[in-house]
Amino acid sequence: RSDQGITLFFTGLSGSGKSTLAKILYAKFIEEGDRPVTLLDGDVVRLNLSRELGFSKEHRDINVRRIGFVASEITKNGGVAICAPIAPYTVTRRAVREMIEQHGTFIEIHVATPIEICESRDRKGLYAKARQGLIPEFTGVSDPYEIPEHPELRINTAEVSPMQAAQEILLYLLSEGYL
Ligand code: GGZ
Repeated sequence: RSDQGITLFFTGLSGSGKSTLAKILYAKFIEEGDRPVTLLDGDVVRLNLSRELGFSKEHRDINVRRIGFVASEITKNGGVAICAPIAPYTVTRRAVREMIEQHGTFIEIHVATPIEICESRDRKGLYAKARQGLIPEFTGVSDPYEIPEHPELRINTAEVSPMQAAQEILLYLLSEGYL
């Protein structure tokens, strides 16, 4: 299994800590240096791959499927793809899983930080704007987030530090034989 390609798919609210965790994992894989690693972070993908898209259900769907397609190509070629979109819809996440599992391993990691915590961090001031109605269709405020029912891992960053969470993910991958 450890010679297969793998996708780590982080999903969760804005401000839940997806990017932070994804970046730590990315650095760890780079350090190992034995497999090509690609980070597909939400905002970077939006800027480069999904620039024309907004946040309607249809557009989020297209965005997440694009990420899934790129990740499946990377996985097919034996690499590591680390994705960190909100990916609020169960059906879309399932479609991505199915696409990737044809070629390798898919690990869904629900970054389950409560919205109160995400909102209290509000690093970019987006929640405040969303509450004022300045950003429509904002996930968790005025748009849905469907909680993953059977993710491989669930992490609440209100309870563990980013380093601890990353360690937990690595231990899981090791114990399952993916590393
Ligand atoms: C949610 C939004 C919205 C709306 C802009 N809803 O914290 P951020 O800023 O950097 O991450 C969020 C990012 C979400 O993009 P994704 O591509 O991950 O979403 S999805 O998977 O649903 O396609 C947030 C910002 O974009 N943002 N407007 N209305 N997040």
